[in-house]
Amino acid sequence: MVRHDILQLLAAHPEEFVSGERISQQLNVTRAAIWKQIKALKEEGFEIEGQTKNGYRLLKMSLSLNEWALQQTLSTTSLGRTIYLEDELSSTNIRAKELARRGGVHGLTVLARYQSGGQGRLQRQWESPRGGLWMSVVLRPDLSLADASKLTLATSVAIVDALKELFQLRIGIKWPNDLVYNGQKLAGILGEVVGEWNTVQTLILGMGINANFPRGCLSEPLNATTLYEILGYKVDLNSLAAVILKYLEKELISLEGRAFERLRLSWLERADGLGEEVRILRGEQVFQGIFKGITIDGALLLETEDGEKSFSAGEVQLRSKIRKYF
Ligand code: BT5
Repeated sequence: MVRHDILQLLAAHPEEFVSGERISQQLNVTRAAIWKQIKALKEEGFEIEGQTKNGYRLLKMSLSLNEWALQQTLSTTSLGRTIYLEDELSSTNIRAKELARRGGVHGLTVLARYQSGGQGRLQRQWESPRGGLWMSVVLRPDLSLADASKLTLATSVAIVDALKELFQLRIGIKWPNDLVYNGQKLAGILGEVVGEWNTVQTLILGMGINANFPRGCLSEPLNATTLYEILGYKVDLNSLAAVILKYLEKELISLEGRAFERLRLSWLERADGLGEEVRILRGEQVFQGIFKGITIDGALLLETEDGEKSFSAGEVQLRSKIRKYF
């Protein structure tokens, strides 16, 4: 793609001007075509200075999603090595499922700058304005279906670690897999199995992170926050995606090595509300007790007056007695 070739050339000479003539010769494109591509890059958020006499120089990379920039920052072996980036999609999970059914490789990553029909769990909606990180990864891991749910636990851990590395933020995990900051939801995860797990073991891991937009872009009743709200500045979405994929790959390798207990402990270290008195809602039923931890499969362990009970995600909701956000 010419646009990426131009970027490549400019990025190879940071702070220096590269003449239009040189770009034109090296890439075999007209000066008019270069001008058009530079204009498009500026619109994408790249800061490029153009001088009639000297040519062009790259001053700042774009903070918004860009395939070339993401590839530059990736440090993984398989995750994100094939990227589908669209400006707008109904849902990256839906697109990832389609691509997986058509033979999409392990690690294939779908991203959209905006989702018109973002999905949460259990048919819930996920609001996905521009500026967020909406990303789904196709995985064909060496794991049995029974162990698939552990991948959503692993994804929570990976996102927490990425936000810590990049912004020194301490994000908590609210069981089963909400990522919260000061009690407000910053990110969510949607794991889905594709087709017959027994024949093609394929899973889609969707991640939604409220990043570069103010809280006001989300509807009023949501108890949500965004990185922009927390940090006060916009972050580089390409590095954010790359670092999350780095940690996710690390967790995946460890899971494939059957380090299940290690994952359980990593999850617990990052969990919110442990040891607190909580309520579990299952339809009309309410269970009360102390949130003791999780099982190896991620089921919540509740110490009640009638002994210990376990609850798996999907069928129940967790509420805190002392924190209003739970
Ligand atoms: C989730 O569901 O938290 C999973 C969200 C996964 C979204 C990603 S984005 C990329 C990929 N493509 C998709 O289509 N989906 C994935 P759940 O635990 O069911 O939470 C959904 C609930 O969170 C909603 O019912 C709202 O109450 C709330 N919510 C919706 N949008 C939100 C947002 N942007 N930030 C915080 N809370 C939100």
